[in-house]
Amino acid sequence: MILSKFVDELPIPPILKPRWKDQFYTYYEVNMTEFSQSLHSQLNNSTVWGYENGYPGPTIEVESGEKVFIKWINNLPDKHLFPIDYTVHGAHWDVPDVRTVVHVHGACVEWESDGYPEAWFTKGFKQVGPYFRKQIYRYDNCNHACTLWYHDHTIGITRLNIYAGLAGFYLIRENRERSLNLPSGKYEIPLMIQDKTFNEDGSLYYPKQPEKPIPELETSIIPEFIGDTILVNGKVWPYLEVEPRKYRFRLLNASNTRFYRIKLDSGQFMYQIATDGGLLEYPIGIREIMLAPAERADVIIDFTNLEGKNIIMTNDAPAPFPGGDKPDPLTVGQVMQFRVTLPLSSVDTSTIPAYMVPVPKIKEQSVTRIRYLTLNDTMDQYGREWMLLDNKPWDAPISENPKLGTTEIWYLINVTDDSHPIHLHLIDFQILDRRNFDVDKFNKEKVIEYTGPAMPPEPQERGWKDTVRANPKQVTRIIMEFGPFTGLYIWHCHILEHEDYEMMRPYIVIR
Ligand SMILES: [Cu+2]
Repeated sequence: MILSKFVDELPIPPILKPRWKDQFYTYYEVNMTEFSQSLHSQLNNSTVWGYENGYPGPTIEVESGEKVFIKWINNLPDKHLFPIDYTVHGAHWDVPDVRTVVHVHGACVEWESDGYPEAWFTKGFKQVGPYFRKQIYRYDNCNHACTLWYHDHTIGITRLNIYAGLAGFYLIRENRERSLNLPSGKYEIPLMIQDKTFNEDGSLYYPKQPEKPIPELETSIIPEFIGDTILVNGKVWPYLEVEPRKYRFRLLNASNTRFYRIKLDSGQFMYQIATDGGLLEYPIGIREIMLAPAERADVIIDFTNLEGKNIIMTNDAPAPFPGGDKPDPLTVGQVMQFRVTLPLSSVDTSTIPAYMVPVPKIKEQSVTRIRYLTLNDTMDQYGREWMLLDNKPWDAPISENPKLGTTEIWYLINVTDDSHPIHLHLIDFQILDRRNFDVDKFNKEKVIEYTGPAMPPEPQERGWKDTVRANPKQVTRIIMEFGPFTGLYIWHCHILEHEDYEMMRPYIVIR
């Protein structure tokens, strides 16, 4: 069944209202529930999970530096929407099927409120994971203005919980950004891009087995999930009516595995103004933008003088990336449509500024520690692909223990055939470079022999990042200062099927 494109309007998630707000702090409560929602007008309603009865969840908007407390409440049923593989770490028979914990992706936050995967909790906090510390999370929002997102992070079932709908936007605002006069208000729209597959009855489909099934297991984790349908803000191939003026879109790839290479079929430029961690030094005009799972990019699209035009946002990234099939241009090669049909309601006085904010380069001379970390590919006892970080599974002793306030360079040495979006919690980093190397020689002798020059990050990546594409057969170098908190955090691949199956490691910031 192929659903018609551009028949449903793009939904825009509501802004969450706090339960309490005064000059000292803000308090929210967010309920997780199961409900049915229309994801396309030709489909029966789908049963989904969401925050505050919405998929995506409501957008949380805070000021930089605002003290925010959030009570995340699990009100989900006892039965999971999708089949669980009980062989996966942390998801064995000894724990309840339905567990949740919320991570604000990109947040500068104390570790007890970061949503550690083993800090999960069930309905009414009846059962909690070994690292559960508190019911009410505290966010200091020590980030500059940026597009963050909150999503589930439960050990062993993150892929299923996010696929069920547990994701939403978390925006940090700041006067420094307001003074730039970017398109705002109804001209600033978040776009959460995901892929899914539906059953005939409208329910969401998630495979029980990989393409080559594992006969010993009733349910097995799959190496990647590639959906045949694209959704934006929880709607299949939506359209958005726009005025002939500038808009700011906050693009987020919230897919399990799929990468997107976004273009406009009008061939026009998009002006990227921000990366994962906030504003760039100056806007860059680009015709295409790559987004791996969890990456964000804020872009300004100018519809001025395009009255009456329909513009399609397209995607031509192979899936899996980069070695997989090119997307079918009639289905997953399309994302959404803009219709320039609304009258201009007032003169567009917003601007694309020539300069935005300083993004000072972290100095390599300040580095006190270099870590060489492989991304590797092995096989488990069932013959399944097993992706690891530094050749270690999740529960091996902690080996990355940066000191508070120090700067490190991490060499991400990818010997696999996939591009892995590597995400570090707590901090933003900068990408130094990527460089091809001799994988066979590295596997045999454990020495890095470069086979090409160091390539600087793409212009679209020259800002603060929390997720980086580590490409196959390349060394990707990132640099970061660890702080302002100490404690237990994690780093992992953001392909959800990888992170659930061991491509995730704890790290600790020590004093
Ligand atoms: Cu991966």
